[in-house]
Amino acid sequence: MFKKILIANRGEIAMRVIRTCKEMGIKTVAVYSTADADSLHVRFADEAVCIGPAPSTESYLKMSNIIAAAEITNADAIHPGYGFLSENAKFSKICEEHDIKFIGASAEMIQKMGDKATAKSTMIEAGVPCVPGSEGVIPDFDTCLKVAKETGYPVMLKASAGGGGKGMRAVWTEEDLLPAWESARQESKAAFGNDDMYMEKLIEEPRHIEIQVVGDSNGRACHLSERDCSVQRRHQKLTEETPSPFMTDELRDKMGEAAIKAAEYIKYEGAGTVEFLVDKHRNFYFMEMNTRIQVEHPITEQVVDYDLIREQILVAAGVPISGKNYYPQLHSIECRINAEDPYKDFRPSPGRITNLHLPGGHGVRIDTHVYSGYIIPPNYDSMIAKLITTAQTREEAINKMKRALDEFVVEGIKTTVPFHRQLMDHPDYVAGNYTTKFMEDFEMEEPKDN
Ligand code: MV4
Repeated sequence: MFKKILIANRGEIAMRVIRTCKEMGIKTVAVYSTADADSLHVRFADEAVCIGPAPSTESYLKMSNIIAAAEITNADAIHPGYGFLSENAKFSKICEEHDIKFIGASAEMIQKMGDKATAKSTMIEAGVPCVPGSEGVIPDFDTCLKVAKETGYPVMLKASAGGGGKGMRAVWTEEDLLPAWESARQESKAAFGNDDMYMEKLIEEPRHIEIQVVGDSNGRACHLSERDCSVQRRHQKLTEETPSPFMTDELRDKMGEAAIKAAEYIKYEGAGTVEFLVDKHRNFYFMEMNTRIQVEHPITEQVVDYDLIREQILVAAGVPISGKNYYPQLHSIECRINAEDPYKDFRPSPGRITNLHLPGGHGVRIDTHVYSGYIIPPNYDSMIAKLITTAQTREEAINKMKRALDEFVVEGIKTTVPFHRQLMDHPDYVAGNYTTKFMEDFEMEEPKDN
């Protein structure tokens, strides 16, 4: 087993990884930028190394500094968390070259799943259901026209290097195809330096349902059921839950089997997520595979009683998985609390938290790195906490969430707490009747004067 793990991240996920390391008797090294000198992860780790100034390109993304920090502290593994270097093939490779275990996917795996057209071809080979469309990358506009005709409008043009909706265009008629083709390619070129495009039939009003998987070094994989992440705004998830209110036992078995097939076909090692689009008829289609621990992993941990970070560490150390699948025994909901003003188009609201009261009680989990007096730097992600409630039923989990949100006090900055509180009362949300389109029609009610 590893003796010392360096956590190449900040915020709540750095705290999350440190906690499990402590429970496993593994020493921890925090890295931090000068903007994070007063962060909790710095204090909670056994050692801490400053790796550069505030901009992440000069600190949390600076591979040479992180490797140097691992070498001077004698860390034998690096946990990258999510974001930053967690899905960076080059970093995974550099770790390997320095004999430091990267607790994540191999460079080859990251590359294969990072290119969406390659990922999709691989999944078709594996026998995982995919959306009908082009066979791989479309070479030119003539082919694009032809494929669109064969696929049938509406279609979705997607950037192969894409993610987060960049370089993606829904096209409803042939006359709209050329401008969409050109603008999507331009956007993709600017964002990723690559303009490879592929095409799919447009799935209208889909749900985003993902399956958590864990694979081991023997090529075996298991699944830990689903998370419904359909409530998103501009490709940012706001809240997630498990089980999905749209799920059936039959669909879970089919999607779970498909996710295992995907993971075993590529001999996936570690914790991963297979994302699917699910249409109104409960047809499901592979969308992407994430080769990292995800923000929303705690809701799965809550309903299957399983520490995903611990499992990542065990698998990275070569311990085989049990091989059985895990099914939700409870219902869990996560609300991402961001330092944003939901009344002002969710604009960032960094600054000092002058007063903080975190909710607690039965069935309430909070993963956070903030405290009263903490200054949220403007340089990073705006998420300040994950509020997770768990109960026997969905209705109870929602009621618990309302109660916990009502207890949550954050002063000095604006947060998304009021958004979540309104969401928990929204009739369509309460009915479990939501798709990825939900937020397009959502409007905040003005706060009551008090
Ligand atoms: C789609 C789709 C409809 N049809 N593909 C958005 C992010 C990117 N990774 C894939 N995305 C979509 N792909 C087909 N063929 C709709 C979306 C989509 C979406 C997916 C998941 C969660 C939120 C979304 C919001 C808008 C569009």
